[in-house]
Amino acid sequence: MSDVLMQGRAAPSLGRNSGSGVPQPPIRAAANPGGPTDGDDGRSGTAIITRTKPKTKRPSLYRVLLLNDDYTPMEFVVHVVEKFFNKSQEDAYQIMMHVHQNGVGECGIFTYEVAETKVTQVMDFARKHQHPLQCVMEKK
Ligand code: TYC
Repeated sequence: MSDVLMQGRAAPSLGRNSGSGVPQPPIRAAANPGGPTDGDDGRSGTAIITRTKPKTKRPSLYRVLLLNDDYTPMEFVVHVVEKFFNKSQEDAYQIMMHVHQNGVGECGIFTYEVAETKVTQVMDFARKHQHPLQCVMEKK
């Protein structure tokens, strides 16, 4: 697929025609100037510039958060953070303590589907062990 970037006369380019007062011919932006496939309508000097490089878009990112509660054992939360967020025991302990003291804390940042999977895995694991631990995701 090629996106239409511009229609009509070519956009003014910097450094050209600047202050000289000399009229310049229209800018043409075709690989095959004058040929049948350059997008020129053959009447008005207009052209369509098409993109050759695929346009990439960065995906939206989501924080995965743990919420504090009064019942889930600290060791269980540390284990969860190690197991599902690939943290060292030291980092997992710090994250657990942050959640314990602040009510909420970030375990990682992921694209939508990965974040959703982490939340489901943590919630299923907590439920299986009958702990009320809550895990949520939040758009950055
Ligand atoms: N507050 C819990 C306790 O004192 C520990 C805990 C930490 C629970 C983090 C959940 O996400 C949590 N046992």
